Amino acid sequence: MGKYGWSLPVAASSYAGKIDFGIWLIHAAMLGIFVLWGTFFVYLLVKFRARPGHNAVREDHDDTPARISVPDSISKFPFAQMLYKNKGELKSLIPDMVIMTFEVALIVFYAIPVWSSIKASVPEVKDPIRVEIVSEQFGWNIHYAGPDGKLGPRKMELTHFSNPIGLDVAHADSADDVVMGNEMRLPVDRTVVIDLLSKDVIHSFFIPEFRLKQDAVPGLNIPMWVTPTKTGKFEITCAQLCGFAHSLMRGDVHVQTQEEFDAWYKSRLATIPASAQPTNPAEEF
Ligand SMILES: [Cu+2]
Repeated sequence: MGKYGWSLPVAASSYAGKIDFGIWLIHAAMLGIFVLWGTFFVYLLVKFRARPGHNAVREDHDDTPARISVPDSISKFPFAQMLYKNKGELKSLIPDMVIMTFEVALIVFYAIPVWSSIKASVPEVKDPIRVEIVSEQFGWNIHYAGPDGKLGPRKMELTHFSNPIGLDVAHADSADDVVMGNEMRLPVDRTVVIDLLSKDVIHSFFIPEFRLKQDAVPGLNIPMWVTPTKTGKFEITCAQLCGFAHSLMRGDVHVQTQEEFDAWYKSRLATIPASAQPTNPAEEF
């Protein structure tokens, strides 16, 4: 199983730890509940096992009259009456109530704040890397804004196998733009702000080590962000079955030091004006 064994993949982004803590917490709670219920069931099986001299007695709750008299002041309220009448049965709901309260608290006080901090807004950072990812059947086109921070405009009519995102290379903002196919490079500890798009069907951009997964939906420009915290090579994959060659949507993200990233970017810029040329031959078909 290599890198993706029984446990979670290595955590390589600033928010991966928060996601992992939630996953561990819910699993620990489920394990605790499993042990408690399992023990209780075994206890019941032993205590109430069939044996001579012990007969089962049927108790029909629907016909059982209320054993506790309801005080006059409360009897006016039908709900209170019901509570009194079913006092014995309600007690058995206590464990369920405790677990439900825990789960609701987990959602309200942990899951929603963490999720909204990751998904609802892009953090204000001074000098983010700006990238646009245009997904298609079957590949990721990664469009870097370059040092000017401005993404060159795209025009549908310019779209071609040699220019898969239709980048308008004549525009000034495109001068320092680089487009890569299925290969992404990022400097470590620097936030990348991404616009995720799709040219055709729904794809899902997924980097397990970053705990980053986002559907790409045709017609929508979906913002996402990540701050890689570990250098290394990690896998990009499409987490949405998107067609017959879905498996071709596998790429790599190389997280490098700022110097390595700058050197790589410079080498890519040297290939301009062919900047809209994808580097991956998979684009050819
Ligand atoms: Cu896909």
